[in-house]
Amino acid sequence: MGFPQGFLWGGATAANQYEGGYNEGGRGLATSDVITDGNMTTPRRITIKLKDGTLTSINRFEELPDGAVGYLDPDTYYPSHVATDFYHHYEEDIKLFAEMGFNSFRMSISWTRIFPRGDEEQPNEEGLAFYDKVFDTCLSYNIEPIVTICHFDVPKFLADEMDGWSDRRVVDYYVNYCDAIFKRYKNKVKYWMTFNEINLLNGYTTLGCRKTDDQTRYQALHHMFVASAQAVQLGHVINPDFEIGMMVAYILSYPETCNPADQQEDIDAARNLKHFFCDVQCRGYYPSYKLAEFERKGIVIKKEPYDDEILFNGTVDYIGFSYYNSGVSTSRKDAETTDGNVARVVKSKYLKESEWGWPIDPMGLRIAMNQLWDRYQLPLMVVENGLGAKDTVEADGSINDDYRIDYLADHIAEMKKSIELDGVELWGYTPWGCIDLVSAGTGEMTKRYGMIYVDMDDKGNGNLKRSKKKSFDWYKKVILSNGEDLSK
Ligand code: P53
Repeated sequence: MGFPQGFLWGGATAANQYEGGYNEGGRGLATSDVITDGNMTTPRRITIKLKDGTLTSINRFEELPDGAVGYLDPDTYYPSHVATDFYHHYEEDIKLFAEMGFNSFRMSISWTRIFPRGDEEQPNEEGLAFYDKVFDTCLSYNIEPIVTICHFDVPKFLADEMDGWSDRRVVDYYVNYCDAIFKRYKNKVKYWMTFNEINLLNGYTTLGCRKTDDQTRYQALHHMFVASAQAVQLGHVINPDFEIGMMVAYILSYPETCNPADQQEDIDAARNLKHFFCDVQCRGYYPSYKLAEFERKGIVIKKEPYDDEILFNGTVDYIGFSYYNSGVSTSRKDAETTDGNVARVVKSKYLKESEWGWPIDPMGLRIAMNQLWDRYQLPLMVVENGLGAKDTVEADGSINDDYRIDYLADHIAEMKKSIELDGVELWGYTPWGCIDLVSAGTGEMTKRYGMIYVDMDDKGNGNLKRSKKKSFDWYKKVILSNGEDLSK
């Protein structure tokens, strides 16, 4: 049996990490444009201007002081500005994707290329024209674009002036943005996702909010849920063939032991980390456990009269999810946790880790697919998966990324099992960073995911030349055999 005919094979990228051209074509600034580089031990920072005019910077996950705004410092290096320059290399890059046999390509539209401030009524024609060229190039190779409407970037103007998604008006601006791109690309793009990894958003960078407390975050998320549901309904009117999905970071977790307390801890972690978001977007209403939590914590979500109806009528057509690793939940209060804020997660004794400390768990992908399928019975797409690793360019120019091939092969084998043995409906697989791009977590180039290498270092030095890694030819063979031949 194996992968169905017409299965979508491709790769995934995001504008803030790949596109560059940050001040070209009339594009406005996004919050992601004032985030510095970092590395495994040094967190990325936001450069800001305080209310009294003082220029400074803060850790990316910290709150911005009242009245502070994102500030572009001419002497600071910002990885998003050039990234790996899809803006000027799209023809070359898409040609390489086609050579690998891609029949799909996941990318995001940069919101501020279309609406430079975010609150305009009319879109920026130059921005729209850029994506016309991108989509036309894709379609000329029979590559189906899969478009994330918003991937970790909020228009800086909306963040600074309105506190981003905490302001209800941003719902209308987002829907207006969707209206513009849905209409413009209705015959070019069929697959959409409303927000990337909606379960990981918080603070200035990804929500545009200065504050990071639960009340602010959940109110902003409510606005996003409503905006997403409105977009789904609007999209289906503009083109009934559109498939509009949600996108969640599927952070799988296992209970540490068969102690019932660990089991309950794991259920709580799963709800907190991911299921809540899927429940709202797939079922169309807030789950009882979250309402109970709001009540317990005194969180009050301000809703407009029709919000519940909008959520109910705007459920998604499919679930796009990223899958990189898994974690372990524990009820032990003395445990040393690796993700203390969101859940009590400890290290697994069964799994190896990547150079960046991410556990590698291919079987977990099948488990994740089953959890999602059992819970929602909606088609799935693995829209991110991959190994961030250091690559070495040999003297002859070759890059032998066998570790990446192993990682991808093991995960594809598990997807196949879930199709064959579990009957899960899987539409596609777009591994992350099919071409090298900036890491979201660390802002580095050193953490590479691609099958195509890009000559660029952590400080933006390099000639941006593209070259094929060993995984390029391997993935090409996988696609050609529709996932049957995973051999090296
Ligand atoms: P990087 C954390 C955990 C899981 C997924 O991540 C994550 C993150 C953010 O770091 O993000 C997704 O680049 C995201 C991509 C990102 C990719 O995973 O930190 O959708 O933008 O690049 C990989 O190694």
